[in-house]
Amino acid sequence: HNADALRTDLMTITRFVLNEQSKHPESRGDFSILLSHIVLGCKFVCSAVNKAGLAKLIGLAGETNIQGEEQKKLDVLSNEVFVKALISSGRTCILVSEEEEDATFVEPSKRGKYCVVFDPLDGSSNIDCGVSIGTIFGIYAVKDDHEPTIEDVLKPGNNMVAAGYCMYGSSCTLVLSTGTGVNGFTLDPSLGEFILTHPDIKIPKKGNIYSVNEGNAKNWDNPTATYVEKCKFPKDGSSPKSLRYIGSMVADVHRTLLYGGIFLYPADKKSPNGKLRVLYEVFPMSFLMEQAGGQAFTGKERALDLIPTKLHERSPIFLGSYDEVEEIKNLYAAEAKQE
Ligand code: P6P
Repeated sequence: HNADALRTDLMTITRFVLNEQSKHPESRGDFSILLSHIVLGCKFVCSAVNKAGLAKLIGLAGETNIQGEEQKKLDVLSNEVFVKALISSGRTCILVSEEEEDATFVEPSKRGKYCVVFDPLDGSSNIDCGVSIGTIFGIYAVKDDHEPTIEDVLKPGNNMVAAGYCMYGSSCTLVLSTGTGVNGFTLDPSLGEFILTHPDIKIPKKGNIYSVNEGNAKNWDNPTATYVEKCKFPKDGSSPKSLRYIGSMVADVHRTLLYGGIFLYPADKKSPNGKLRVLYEVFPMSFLMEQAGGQAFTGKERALDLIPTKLHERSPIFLGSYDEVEEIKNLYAAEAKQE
């Protein structure tokens, strides 16, 4: 009976968020409406990404496809889809996209109380070879009828009210936290609905996988070099960790969240602030990791405490299993003491 009940009592992401909303009687449902528009964007991008290989949607902008139409690059297309969906929700006031230099201030008639920072198609350099890519988003709330300014999004990640990603891979999986844990939903294309498939995700406290671009090893600082050395040649007789690096943040983070381990994009001599962007890569993934019982560290501080000063600012990031990140924190603390 239970199996049947589960199968017929479909928990869609919409129902899930409405259940959450019902816990806040004062809520007007703005967040539920915002999320439904983000979900719409993810469904569209999922469909476009899956067709990409066939319709020659991949490759550089300016190419023409088999219909001879001017082709938009998938990330340009994805950005337009999310911007339009978010504005049409009537629940946003500022949008920050990886694809756009400046923030978008929503016109007053369509303004709401949420600021959304997002990377519409992260890892898009991997599209052409079919590697999983994804959308990453973070959500801040501002006071009602407040004249929005850029300061409203230059806030630490610990001010975010929600964060999530949607991974376009062998299945389309949306992982979301609204501040009370992490839940994963898988798109059932036959229903066009995201169904709860990973309730209350908790990242294992320890992990046997490390995930870093070893090609940057010659530029690493000592704490990172020491930590990676320990993963490969453990001194305590334990077995070495496995290296898994997909090169698409959403895929590497999703594996880390489910299997445990650590994902590192450290600073190096070439890029002292690392490569990943604070607002729409580091903060959302750090938010999710902490909500799942893990940690996220920049090499200097808790990632969510960082206060960004520029929209597209970068930061080094070490995130994943609690104990693994703790080791990195200890190595950086020891180095700081020597200085
Ligand atoms: P590297 C993809 O281009 C991306 O922005 C992230 O998705 C990914 O984690 C990182 O860059 C990979 O960078 O330098 O290892 O190729």
